Amino acid sequence: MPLVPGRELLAEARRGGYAVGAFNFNNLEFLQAIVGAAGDAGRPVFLATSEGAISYAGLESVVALVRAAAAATPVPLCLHLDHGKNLDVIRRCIEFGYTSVMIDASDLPFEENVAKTRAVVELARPRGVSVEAELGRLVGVEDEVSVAERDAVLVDPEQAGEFVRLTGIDSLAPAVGTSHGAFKFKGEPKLDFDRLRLVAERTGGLPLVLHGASSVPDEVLARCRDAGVEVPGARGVPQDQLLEAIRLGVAKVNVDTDLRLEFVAGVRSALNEHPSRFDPREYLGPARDAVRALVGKRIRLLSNVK
Ligand code: PH4
Ligand code: ZN
Repeated sequence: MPLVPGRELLAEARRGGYAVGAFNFNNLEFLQAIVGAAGDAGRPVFLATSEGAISYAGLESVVALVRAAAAATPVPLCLHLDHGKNLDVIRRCIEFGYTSVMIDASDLPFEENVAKTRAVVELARPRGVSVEAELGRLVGVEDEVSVAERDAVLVDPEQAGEFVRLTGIDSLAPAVGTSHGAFKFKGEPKLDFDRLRLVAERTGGLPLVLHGASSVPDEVLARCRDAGVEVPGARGVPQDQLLEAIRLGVAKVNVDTDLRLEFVAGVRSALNEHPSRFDPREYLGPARDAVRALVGKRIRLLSNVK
C-alpha cells in the first residue's frame, strides 16, 4: 500500500471513536516490529521518526525501508516526522516523501509558534503532507501545584482555538500533563482531562494528539528487572486514562518508551541466558518479536474504545 497522509488516518479514527498508534523507530528491528504488528492487527499506524532518529539512521535509509515495508503491508501506514524543530529537516522530509510532519515550536512565544507553524503548513499543503503542531510544555504536573503553575506550563484552551484558526494545522498536540520517557509522574498519574475537554471544544473536533503516552506496564517493568535493567520509579500513563483521552478527542497516541523498555529487556535477557551467543540475530530477533507483541496489544487497546 502507498503511504497515506496522516490526516486521512486521523479523520477515520475520529469517525470511529478510536485512536491510531504512533510508534517511533530508529532501526530496522523496531520498524519490522511495528509494521508486523500493524499487519497482524489489520490496523493503520504512524511510523514516527524524530530528528534524532533521522540523524542516527539517515533520511534516505529511513524512507527506503519504510517504502519497502509499506509495499509489503496490507494496512495503511503514515511516515511521520516527530518533534520537527529544524525547518531544513522538515523541508527534506516533505521532499523525500513523508506523509506527515510535526512542527514543534512549543518552546517559542505564542506568536512565533504560530508564524513557524504557518510556514510549515505552507510548505506541506501543496504536497498533500499533513501537519501536527504543539502547544504548552510536555511536563508532568503534580497534584499539589497551584493553578497558576499549572496554567504556566499546560495548554491554554482559548489559545488552542486561536492557534488552530491561525495556522490551518491538521492536528494539535496539547500539553495536558504527560511527559516523555519512563519517569512521567512522581505521585499518582493524572492527566488534566478538564483542560483536554476544553481544548477539544475550542478546536472544533480537530484530531488531538497525546504525546508521552507510554503506559510503562508492570509486566514490561518486571521483564526489565528480571533482565537486570535498572528503572526504579518508572511510571507511565495508565491505560484507562489513555482510553478516556481518546473519548475526549485524542486520535493519535504516541508511544516510544514502552518499545524501548521491552526491547532492552529482550536483548538483555537473550544475552544473559546465552552468554556465548554473539550473532546479533540471536539477541535482536527475540527482542524484536517481543516489541511486535507489545505493539500489537497496544494497537488493539487504542482501537477498541468503548
Ligand atoms: N515521542 C517520542 C519522542 C522520541 O528524540 P527522541 O527520538 O528520543 O524522541 O514524541 C513521544 O511522545 C513518546 O512518548 P513516550 O516517551 O511516553 O513513549
Ligand atoms: Zn512526543
